[in-house]
Amino acid sequence: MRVALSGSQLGALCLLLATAGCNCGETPASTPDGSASPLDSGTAVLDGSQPALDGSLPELDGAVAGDDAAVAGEDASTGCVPATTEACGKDVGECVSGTRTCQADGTWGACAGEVGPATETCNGKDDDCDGTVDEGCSCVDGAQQDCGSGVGECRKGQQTCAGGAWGACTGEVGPKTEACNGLDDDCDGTVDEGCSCTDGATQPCGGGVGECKPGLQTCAGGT
Ligand SMILES: [Ca+2]
Ligand SMILES: [Ca+2]
Ligand SMILES: [Ca+2]
Repeated sequence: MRVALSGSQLGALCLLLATAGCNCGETPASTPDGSASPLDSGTAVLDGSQPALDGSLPELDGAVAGDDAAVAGEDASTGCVPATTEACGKDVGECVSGTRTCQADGTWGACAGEVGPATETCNGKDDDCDGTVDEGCSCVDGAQQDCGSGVGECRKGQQTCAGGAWGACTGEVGPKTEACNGLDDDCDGTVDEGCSCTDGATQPCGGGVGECKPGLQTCAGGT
């Protein structure tokens, strides 16, 4: 549908087109041979385009508004809307998240109420909030455990964890050289290995034949 434009309307149209970057001031309404003028060929403009043109200004406004929104969005990545708040920090391990408030200059203030990460210590807690408890520790400080052997003559002791490592074994009775004494001195589970008798033990020896009289022999050094 062709739309007849009055002079003022055409002027307004040109103003709009100029706004859109067009130069329609030299464009004739129609060519001498009656062919479609550039304006006619721009049917998107004149034919059925009136609503589009009418709407073009709001659309432009909308585009500008969109740009504003985009700018606002960009601001969100580098700044913030004053007086807004959001959570900050993290709730992992011993860490507790806090709240930060956007300042008047569009930058985030400090994270208030946050409990941040600390140096990991061997305490059974995830101090540095990396999701792993006591990484690098062999034990929890203050913990105690038995140590040493309880076999034979050996007796267990106790050791205490300090700095994430087990301390010396205290109160322990360790293994000794095996003696032929009826005891498992070296705590290997075998009594008097290598001995043929128990030191101090006696047994009869010799015969009672003729002038001979039986005697006693005593074990010494396992023989
Ligand atoms: Ca810890
Ligand atoms: Ca032994
Ligand atoms: Ca022994």
